[in-house]
Amino acid sequence: MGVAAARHTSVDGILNFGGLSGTAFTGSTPAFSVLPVPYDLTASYISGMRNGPRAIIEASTHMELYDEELDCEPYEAGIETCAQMEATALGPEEMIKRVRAAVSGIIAGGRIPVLLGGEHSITLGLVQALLDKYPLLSVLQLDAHADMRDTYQDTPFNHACVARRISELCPIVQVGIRSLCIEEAEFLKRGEKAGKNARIKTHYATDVLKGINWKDVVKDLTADVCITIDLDVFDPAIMPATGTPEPGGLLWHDVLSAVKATAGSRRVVGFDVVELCPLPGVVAPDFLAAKLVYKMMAYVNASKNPGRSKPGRKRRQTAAFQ
Ligand SMILES: [Mn+2]
Repeated sequence: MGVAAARHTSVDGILNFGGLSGTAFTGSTPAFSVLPVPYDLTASYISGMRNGPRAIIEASTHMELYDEELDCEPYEAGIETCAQMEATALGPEEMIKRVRAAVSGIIAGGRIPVLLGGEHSITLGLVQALLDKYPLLSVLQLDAHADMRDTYQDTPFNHACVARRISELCPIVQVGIRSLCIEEAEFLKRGEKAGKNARIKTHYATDVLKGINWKDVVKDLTADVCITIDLDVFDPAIMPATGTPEPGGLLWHDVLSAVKATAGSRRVVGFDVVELCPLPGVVAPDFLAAKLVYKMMAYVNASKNPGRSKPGRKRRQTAAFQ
């Protein structure tokens, strides 16, 4: 199917991820359901992440839909885009509750949820909904920040606490960390003493820069995995558009390698890309985020264990992982 035939802008002005129309997919159930969550009410430094999901979707309409690495058109698996969630002023806990309900609906429909943030606190709703369906879930977090505070700004549901809350529910593996407070560092050191039984494994950005073996990262993940990518895991040189940029970050192929290694040996049952804070006149970060989402779909779809509860049709094995 040609790109020209597959793309459109809907009459009400709401864009679909990839600019895809309903005619771009002929199967019974799309593999992926994109849920825009423009929420940023607990942002700590710069707000504007409410504009992230729209910027990602707009940029995605300019992507090539062919993946040269996997030699396929990943959109053929089916990508639908949900209406964006409305933000609530009732606080992050209420927003997380609403995200959980929306994601549960997506999972019940046999789709893999793909959330676009918005701030990182929304990931807790995604993880809660996935855990209801996949009790053996673990989380791979790519982030500059540990997000292990117990509370922040008087709430345990602040974006700075999201990994701590997740760690109370399931194992979590963090990659790219380079910014945390001393209480978080001490909390992580105490956890490390649990050795093999540790529920939290942290790989700092310096570990990646020294040359990390991604198999060592993946080995601590369970069979079913949720991937959460805070875009500030990238170096600000290529991703300046985040609310809290940190120097010394990962580059494009580092992050892709992490996702590829995970999707190649685990069932990825949902993922999110959060914290894009678009900069007026600078489109490269928006495009990076859009392409990252599409590459993640490509790797998950090419996996031998695609994370759908009810495959709607026989899946094309478009490429093998190395
Ligand atoms: Mn972060």
